[in-house]
Amino acid sequence: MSNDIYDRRNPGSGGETHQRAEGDTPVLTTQQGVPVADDQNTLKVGPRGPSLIEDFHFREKLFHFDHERIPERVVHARGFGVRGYFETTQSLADVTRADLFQRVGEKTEVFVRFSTVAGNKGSFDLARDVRGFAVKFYTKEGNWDLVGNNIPVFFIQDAIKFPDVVHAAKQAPDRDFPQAQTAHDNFWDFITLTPESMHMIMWTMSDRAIPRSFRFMEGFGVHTFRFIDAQGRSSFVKFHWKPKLGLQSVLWNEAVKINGADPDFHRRDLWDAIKLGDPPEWELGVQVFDDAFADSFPFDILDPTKLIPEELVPIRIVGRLVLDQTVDNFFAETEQVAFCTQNVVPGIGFTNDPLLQGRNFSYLDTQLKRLGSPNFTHIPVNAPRCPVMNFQQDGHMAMRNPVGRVNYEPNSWGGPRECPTRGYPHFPAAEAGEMRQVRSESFADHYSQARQFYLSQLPVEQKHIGDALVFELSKCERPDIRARMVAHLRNIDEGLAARVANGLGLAAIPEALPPARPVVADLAPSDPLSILKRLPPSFRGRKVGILIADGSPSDLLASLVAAIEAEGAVYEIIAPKVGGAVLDDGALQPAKQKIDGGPSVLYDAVAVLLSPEGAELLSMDKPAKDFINDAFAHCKVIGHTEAALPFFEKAGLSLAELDEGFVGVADGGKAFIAACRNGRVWARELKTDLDAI
Ligand code: HDD
Repeated sequence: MSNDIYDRRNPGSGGETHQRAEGDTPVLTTQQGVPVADDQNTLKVGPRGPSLIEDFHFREKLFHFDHERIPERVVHARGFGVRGYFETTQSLADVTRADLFQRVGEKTEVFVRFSTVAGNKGSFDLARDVRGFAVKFYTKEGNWDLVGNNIPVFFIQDAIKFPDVVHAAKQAPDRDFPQAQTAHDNFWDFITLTPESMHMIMWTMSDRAIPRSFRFMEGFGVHTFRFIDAQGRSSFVKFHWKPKLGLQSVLWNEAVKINGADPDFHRRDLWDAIKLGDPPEWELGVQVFDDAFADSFPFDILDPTKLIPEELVPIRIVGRLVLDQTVDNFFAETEQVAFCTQNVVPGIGFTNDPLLQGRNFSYLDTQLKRLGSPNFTHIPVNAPRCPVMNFQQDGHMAMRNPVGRVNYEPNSWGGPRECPTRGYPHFPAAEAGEMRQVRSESFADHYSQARQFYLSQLPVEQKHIGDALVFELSKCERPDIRARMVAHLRNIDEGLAARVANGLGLAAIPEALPPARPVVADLAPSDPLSILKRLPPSFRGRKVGILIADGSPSDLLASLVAAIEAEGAVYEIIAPKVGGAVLDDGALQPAKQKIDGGPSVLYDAVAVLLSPEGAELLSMDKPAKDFINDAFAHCKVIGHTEAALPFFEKAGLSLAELDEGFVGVADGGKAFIAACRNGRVWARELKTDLDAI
């Protein structure tokens, strides 16, 4: 073990000579620093016991182990955190005094935690779910947390319903299942009784809820926030993260199989990308608007179930986020990081969005429960990087203990004082009204934007939304819940309602539910709401699975690998044995995966580089046949040698029907990479999926 690793994990070790065994090996000690002589056997009377409680090393070791777990997050339990920086690329001094946005080129350290929402900590990455996208900016004027999701709207309008939506989505209290999925009665019961969720449901049933990885998702602050400039003037703002690699999702059938093949698919992807030196980047965009726009907008800007289309308020790109470092210790950083919507810096403020107001209360409360002390801000991942000076003191695990006599203010001894000019300025919004438990009428249109979202999708994306609804509702045991959802869908799109009713085998299409408020006339479709309409013409950051066997052509493999790398993509070799295959030049090519450990669902595209003998061998291998059949059914580009064709046929693919997604690699992979740039071969889905017929 290197001194570096030892010292970092155990800062108390000063490397004193009596704590060193021979050479470089440090001596194992107790938490009290006492050297340990035997870490294999407890202290016993005689070789067969009994064990003695006098064994303080054993007692302390077990005691510490018994207390290793802290409560997992009540939502967003499964997460993955990484570090990086935010760089301002355009000054926002015209609209906000927020220090981090003043100077072009300035870099601010960040910590980002991605997550799923409903699953427990040990669930799988590719659940159909919303993804959390929480960013902590360590600015010079304190920490700013932008605690967002990969979907720009939310299920509910008022935070008082949050415990209900979360209870309904998570496992039922009597049986503790189903986990990490919404395909069950409780969720759809709540949703169908909560029409305000319809817009969000369109998003969660779309491919946005099964992203290819964290690197290919957008992020949104969701609520309307405030910017406050140096003169105290306020404007409204919505925050957007745009992935530089573009958006990409997987298919539902693929997601189901990925969860079995690699439950850690998303976290591994991000870890690998950073370790391979290809850190993911996002642009930060802001939609800034004023009261005049808010008044003219047909929806309420305080309603978190509504978005503002980019066509109405263009997105201004003001910075970039680069995530280039993995954590040193998962627990210390990813588990202990504590976000809070109320962590804002001068220049950024709140609005009266009732969901945001509720969140501002909830996050601090939950951190106390999870981390056990108000001193969680002393934990390095939560500690601001700027000076912290106040008279708060003591409490469990206090690590930052001021010295000196004074612990109150005002005082005659000196110390920090408030500063009206530099301190956080709350925007002096004029508020008036009767105290009531009400929902504003302006929040009452629940269908127009849901319809706009659906109509903005390409036909194949619309099909996926329909398929997802049929899948989820088919898992509901109560037919009335299934029918109630179809009754809502009729207010969104009649075609979708009919498709879902048919998929569910409903005898008749139910009456549409009466909307709370007449639906706004059809809104114009908005291209940015679709994933596929804005596919980047690049295969960068993607991964190819190359299937080989003994006798595979070494020259083609070398040129294909070169073409993949030139595109900025990566690859993995898959072979019948992980030890590798002997290529036609006699060299042993090691593999990353054995075929059944590296199914094609783990790759964006595949290349089957087989010799005639290899093709014959794999024709007898079920995992190899699944590999190619899944790649075909999931509409992936398939590169291949001529010799691989008999294998395709034996796997069940008809050679007469091979489409433009099958690309020979005799040219060294150029045509293959060109095809990969176009994404999936969606036309194929219509041939391979009964639901499309
Ligand atoms: Fe929340 C965690 C995002 C509504 C209460 N939320 C949490 C996380 C994210 C979000 C990304 C995980 C943070 C992390 O990685 O540690 N939450 C959202 C978004 C919402 C939203 C985008 C709607 C726009 N949340 C919301 C409401 C409430 C909460 C309405 C309560 C009134 N959220 C919490 C929480 C959590 C949380 C219980 C659980 C763990 C934590 O805070 O730290 O306080």
